[in-house]
Amino acid sequence: MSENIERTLVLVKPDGVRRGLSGEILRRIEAKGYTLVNLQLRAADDALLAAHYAEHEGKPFYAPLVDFMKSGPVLAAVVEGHRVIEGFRTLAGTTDPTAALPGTIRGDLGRDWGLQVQQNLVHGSDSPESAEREIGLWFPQA
Ligand code: RTP
Ligand code: MG
Repeated sequence: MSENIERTLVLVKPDGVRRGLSGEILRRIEAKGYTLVNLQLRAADDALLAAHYAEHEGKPFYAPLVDFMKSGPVLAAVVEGHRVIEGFRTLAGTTDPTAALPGTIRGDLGRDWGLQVQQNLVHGSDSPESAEREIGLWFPQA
């Protein structure tokens, strides 16, 4: 394996699965040249979400975020490639889908629905430490 290869955790959030965008989102990841190395469609429970979003506990959007993430199945993916952590966040676009640039997942496919929390289709780990921690939470057996 070549040096500096990274893995990141990508989630297609419940809005993306519900809207039938899982395939389109995975297509963009593969078209960019990254590799899918693990995939699982699952319901996230409180314990998993509390661990995953521990950094946001206490923020005003925390409770609605957890409720949103429990509103339907989540597609979890481990994605591999050089600089994939930064690369996937570039593909995803900025957190607010109204501000996200066209050409990005959130910019092309997302919008504001007037709800309490940003429903922005995807999650991507934000650092190597986050990626390792999050992959361990979502794929504990791997
Ligand atoms: P993510 O963790 O999902 O990849 O997104 P991110 O880094 O761009 O955003 P982050 O600041 O980590 O926030 C996590 C998720 O919480 C929801 N959020 N809603 N004010 C709001 O309505 C608000 N702020 C954050 C979003 O779903 C965001 O992705
Ligand atoms: Mg984040």
